[in-house]
Amino acid sequence: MSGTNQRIDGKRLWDSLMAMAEIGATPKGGVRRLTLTEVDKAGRERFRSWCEALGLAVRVDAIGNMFARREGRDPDRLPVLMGSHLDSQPSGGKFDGALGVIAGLEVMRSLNDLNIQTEAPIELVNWTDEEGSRFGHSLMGSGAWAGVYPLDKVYGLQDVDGVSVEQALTAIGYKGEAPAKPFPADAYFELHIEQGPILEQEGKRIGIVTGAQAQVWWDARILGQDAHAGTTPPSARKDALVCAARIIDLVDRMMRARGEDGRGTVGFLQVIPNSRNVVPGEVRFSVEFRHPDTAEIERLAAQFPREAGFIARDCGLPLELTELFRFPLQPFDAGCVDLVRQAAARLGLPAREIVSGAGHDAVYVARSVPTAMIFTPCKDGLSHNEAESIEPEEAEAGCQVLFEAVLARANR
Ligand code: HGY
Ligand code: MN
Ligand code: MN
Ligand code: MN
Repeated sequence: MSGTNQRIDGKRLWDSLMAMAEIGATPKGGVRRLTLTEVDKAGRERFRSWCEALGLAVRVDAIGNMFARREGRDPDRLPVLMGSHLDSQPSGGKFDGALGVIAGLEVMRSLNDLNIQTEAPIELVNWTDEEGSRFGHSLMGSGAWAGVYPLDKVYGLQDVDGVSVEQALTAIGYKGEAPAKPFPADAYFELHIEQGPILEQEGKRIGIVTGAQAQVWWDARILGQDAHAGTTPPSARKDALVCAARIIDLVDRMMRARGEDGRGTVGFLQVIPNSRNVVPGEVRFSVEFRHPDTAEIERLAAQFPREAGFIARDCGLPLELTELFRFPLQPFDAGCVDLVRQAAARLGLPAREIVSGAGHDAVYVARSVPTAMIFTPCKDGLSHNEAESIEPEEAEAGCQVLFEAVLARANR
């Protein structure tokens, strides 16, 4: 059984986090490790070499998810999974995703150092394209693994340059042999930074994550007409950007109508032809809403297309809305959540229960496997920002809780 005398190596953990952060490092101290790019490949290769140096067997599935396996004493036991993602936002932080993967690596290293052979096997996972920034589907790898996104649909998704997921996956050599579908597993634990301000504001070291809030995402496209900025009078304009601006304002109003729990964002906007003296003939943009109450997401998912349609009709321009995905509030497994709670208590770490505002691979994995998450604070609650920052002691505390929870589950 695990005990608080068994420790992970906080310095080794931090050094590996910094070594991973070198891959795709940006001048402002963040990372750009966009999924399925050569930089993502470099991060994957570094992760693979670290795993293989520990004697872990690494396999890759058809959507590029990486599984590094450590055998247990009892080959009949189902594996305990842990992990997160190494891909980042275009201008992301060093710790979003990477903390969960590198902490899992530290758990494996510590089990080797302590000569612990667990009853159940343990697998460390790097999920493909958690961010969704390049191909528009967040939680893509875990979603394909969990059967939420059909593989052929995911393979056909394209980025703004028309490169498909399948092409990008093949180009970096990570279209793996293993099937991208759920295999039986005993549990999944994901350590992640909170990406919000609550733990820091309350002086808590650990978030006992009980679930993650509901979300709905669309792609939007408005078709107008390119025209000369100098010669085209208002009555003749079909300005797609002005129409989009009114719909973007609608998203913001719908969010604020829901108070401090409201979340409505347009983060991606492409203006075509994007030339200063051409009336924009086409605009593409993203729309997403999130809310802790699934019923509210259902209301938003009905209200937004209706009201955006009214605006488009008023502009006299066609609006194409494509719903990309929607998921309800995802509760995590009470037994696994309790292991996180017990570990934090045993370690004397001030903790509180929390529902995740961000989406995580754990959301889709939880559909097939008993799942829980562990949060650690991040400075000013800032994330999806190059200034994202945590303290080494916070990384160490989160990793120690992961170690205790995984060990307890693997030896139960
Ligand atoms: O969007 C999200 O919630 C995640 O951080 N990618
Ligand atoms: Mn993340
Ligand atoms: Mn993220
Ligand atoms: Mn996530």
